[in-house]
Formats: sequence, structure tokens, C-alpha cells
Amino acid sequence: MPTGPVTARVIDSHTEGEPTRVVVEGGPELGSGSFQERLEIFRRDYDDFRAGVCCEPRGSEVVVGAMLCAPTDASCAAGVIFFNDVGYLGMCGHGTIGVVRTLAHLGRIEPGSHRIETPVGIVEAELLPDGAVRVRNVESYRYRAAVSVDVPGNGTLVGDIAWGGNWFFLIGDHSYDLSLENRYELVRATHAIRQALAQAGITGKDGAVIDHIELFGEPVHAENSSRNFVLCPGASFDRSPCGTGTSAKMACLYADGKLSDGDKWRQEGILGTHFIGTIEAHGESVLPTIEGRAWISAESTLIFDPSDPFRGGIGF
Ligand code: PYC
Repeated sequence: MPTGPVTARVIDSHTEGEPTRVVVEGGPELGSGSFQERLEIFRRDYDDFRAGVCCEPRGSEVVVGAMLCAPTDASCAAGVIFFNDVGYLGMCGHGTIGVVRTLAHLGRIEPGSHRIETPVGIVEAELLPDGAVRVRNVESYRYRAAVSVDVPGNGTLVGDIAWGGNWFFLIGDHSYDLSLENRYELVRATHAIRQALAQAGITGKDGAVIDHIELFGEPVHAENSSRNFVLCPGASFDRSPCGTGTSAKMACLYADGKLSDGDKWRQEGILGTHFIGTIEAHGESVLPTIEGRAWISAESTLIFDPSDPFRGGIGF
């Protein structure tokens, strides 16, 4: 981090159990170009800032970072670039809910609808009077159905490939126990699936890497529609039901004729918390909406001392 900032002010929250760390001051200067251009500058020149914010000793592999930026579109309340311990995320559903709660905590927004600019498009978020947040995500779609992959040690698995703001491989037919106690086995298995997809050259559209693996099973709470386990880029799993993963799931259900305009989908995550999802049909795609809750958990200043050997995080 030779030319980067020395301190950064952050606000931490968690959305249904999954943390978001919003950089509200002191982040690197990314210019005033498009969000794709700013993301490239971030990746090229300030990747150690990303790692310093998310990785140990200041963070952990489960922290999702959100860099607040001035939007290019004047109709937006804010712009944001999401990142984690290993790289950058196109969109992040739980992270957007955390960003909206953080903007409200800062007094920058009131209950009502707000537009947020991201590298994969503008999303709309409504801060509800009770503090819950409803995010209208980017257009989501199933790209390929029933794709087989041979996973060493796990046999052949069949899943769908879908876009929900990130690329997902979604598997309903498997024998894994989706309990929190079984999390290490789930991380191992989904990691092996992701590696097998890469080795077999199975990708999202235009060769995009599939970096999220999502398993489904019966919910623990009867009022929910399904339970999931989501492996995020790197080796961490989503503690929330994953907003982009729920969007990808609803796109697949829609493609199968199992979910229609206005139907509710209650996605339970590995902690038993849930998001409420709905869709609006848009040709072969859907415009998903995800609703969930976030809580502010800390306000702090991160210090990047130039003499600190782990100023740029500990990369495992
Ligand atoms: O909620 O979309 C999400 C998400 C992606 C990675 C972690 N959470």
C-alpha cells in the first residue's frame, strides 16, 4: 500500500448475520469515470487497500467491503464497489442492505426509495419504515439448465448456471446435510465443485468464471421456501441467504415455470435467517426484489501504519 491512505473510517453492519464493512472516508481516489473504470483502478492500484480492509488482522475472510463513491448518475443516492478477502463482487444483495442501513445511520437518507450505482448496473433500494430494506436487484436469468459436472470424490452433480449480479452454479439434487455443524464439509465440497467447473471449462456467459456455488435443501423453519448454503469467492460461506444467490434461484424457478410475477420466495440461509424474494417477469429474465434486515455493529477508524508488515492484510 505504498501510495494509499493511512487511515480509513468504516462502519460495520451485518445483514441477517453476514457482515458488511462500508468505507465512508479515507478510501483511495478512484477518479470520476464509470464504475467499471473505477473498479479497474481499484484492482490495479489499490488492491492492497482491499485486502487491508477485509483480511486479517483488521477483518476476516467473511467480511464484505463496500467502498462508497460519488455516483456518475445524479439520480443515485450513492455509488458502491463491493469487494472481499480475495477480490471484487459485481453486486452484493446483503451488502446493499448494509450500505442502505449505513447511509441511514449517517443521516444521508430517509425511509423511501433510493438508487445505488454499482459496476453491474443501478439497483433500487427501499428503506422501509421498520428499518428493513428491499433491494430491486439487476436483471437476473438462467443461462444453462441441468449442466453435469464430474467432481473428484463427489461423483457427478447436476446444476443450473444463473446470473443474479454474480455467477452461480445452483444444485438442488445432492446428499449434503445443510446444517451449520456441517459447514466445514460444505465448504470442502463446494470448493471441489467450483474447481471441477473451472477444470471442465464450464463458465457463465462470455467465459465468466462461476465463483459462487449454491446448494439447496429443505428449510428448517416451515414458513420458509428452501434453505441454502452459498460458497463465496475464496473460502468463506455466506452467513445470510445471499441476495444475488436468491435472485439467481428465483430466475431458475421462473425459467422452470415454478415462480410467477408477485409470488413470494422465502430463502432461508445457513443461520436460519431469511430474505423475502419476489420477481417481476422481464421476457426470459426476471427483475428480483430481496428484502432483509441489517444492524449497525461498529464505527471505527482503520489504521494502516507504513511500518506494519501486515498493513495490506494477511493473504492466506
Ligand atoms: O448477498 O449477494 C449477496 C452476497 C454475495 C456474496 C456475499 N453475499
